[in-house]
Amino acid sequence: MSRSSSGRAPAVAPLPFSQPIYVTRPLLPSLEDFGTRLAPIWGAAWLTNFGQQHRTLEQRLARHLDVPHVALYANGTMALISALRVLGLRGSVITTPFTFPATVHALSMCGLEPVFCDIDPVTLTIDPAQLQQLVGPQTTGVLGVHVFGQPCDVDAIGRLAAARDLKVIYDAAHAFDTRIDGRSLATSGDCTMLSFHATKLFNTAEGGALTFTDPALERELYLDRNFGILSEDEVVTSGVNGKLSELHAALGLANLDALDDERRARERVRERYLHGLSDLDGLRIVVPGKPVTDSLQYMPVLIDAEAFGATRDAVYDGLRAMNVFARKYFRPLCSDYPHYRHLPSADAQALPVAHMIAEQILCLPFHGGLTDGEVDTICQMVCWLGGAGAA
Ligand code: T4K
Repeated sequence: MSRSSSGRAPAVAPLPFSQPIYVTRPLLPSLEDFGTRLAPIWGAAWLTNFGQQHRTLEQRLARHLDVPHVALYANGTMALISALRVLGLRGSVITTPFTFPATVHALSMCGLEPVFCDIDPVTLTIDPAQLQQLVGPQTTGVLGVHVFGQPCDVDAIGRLAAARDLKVIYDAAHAFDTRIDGRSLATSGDCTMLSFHATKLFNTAEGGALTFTDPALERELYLDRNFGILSEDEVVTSGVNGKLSELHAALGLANLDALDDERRARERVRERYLHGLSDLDGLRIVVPGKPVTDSLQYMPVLIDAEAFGATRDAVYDGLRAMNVFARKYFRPLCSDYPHYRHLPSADAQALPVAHMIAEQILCLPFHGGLTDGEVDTICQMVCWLGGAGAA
């Protein structure tokens, strides 16, 4: 049994849940509320192509996130690709191996070579010291990921970018409405990408956005996600279909109204987990501390097998057997994917921290619909597995 100074480890195995408990559940408005919001779309018979709901959501998000410009997209991956294209990146871009495949695939889709940089063991984001050493003649940019809502060292990256003339893009798929000392993280770098996928705190089912401060980007990003069409008579550049539909935008507007309640519910769940897991040997909870506001998107923990008494995989398997579907976000590392592992920067010896974290990480179920009793039982299961997994 894993030791806990408060002695919370259960004496007997907790009973499995009768229904699956997933890593997350989407925030959804009531069907009635959503129906009301669909009425004007039906009335206008205007379903997509920068309609009224789209415009309203962009304006409301700009206010909510405290950023001058928001461009909505069909999903976060498309937004990232668009940012890379419009900012004119060439050659190689330095990024993290500890991320969802979309981050690195966006680079390869744009013909850019990913250069993997190791991560900081505390924030799990790109390590600024190694980053500096990786900048070479082919490097044109940095693609940082605020993984689990932990901000990259934006000040150090900004200084390096200014000194070496690099573009900086942040993947903030996990960092909706994150602030450092009250300053919106979404104003960092040249562009910041947000994901509004169903699994995110704020969702439009599928969707995403870019936030940026340079007004000149507005026109270019519009063209890039609208086939390069400027008017009926002018197609001025190449581009794709990256638009968010009116139905998705309406869901976003409904969810924006429900966000404060969901945040409060998640804060309760977070507190409950902190109470249940905080002093277990070999288990570290990854949560940003002051002055960073918590993005409340994930409940990641790191399991040191030796100190905890069970491997991360044993805890994952044990939870599954009890109907709890935690996730190993992000294992395998992107640098180990078959199409990237030939790259010189993918050498495991240069990425020791990322490899260690990939073997320890586990994201526990986290959403506002979890009851206190469910969270307490999950914590007891984890404590139990600390002993059972080793047996
Ligand atoms: N960058 C980063 C750092 C990201 O994490 C992501 C996406 C992106 C970029 C790309 O952004 P988008 O292009 O997606 O906007 C999920 C999401 O699909 C993905 O968006 C997200 N990251 C990633 C971390 O998680 P999977 O493969 O784990 O999804 P899935 O289908 O296994 O769902 C996880 C759990 O969520 C399910 O077990 C149950 C629950 N769920 C899921 C869906 C789709 C629901 O309850 N309802 C649902 O509708 O990737």
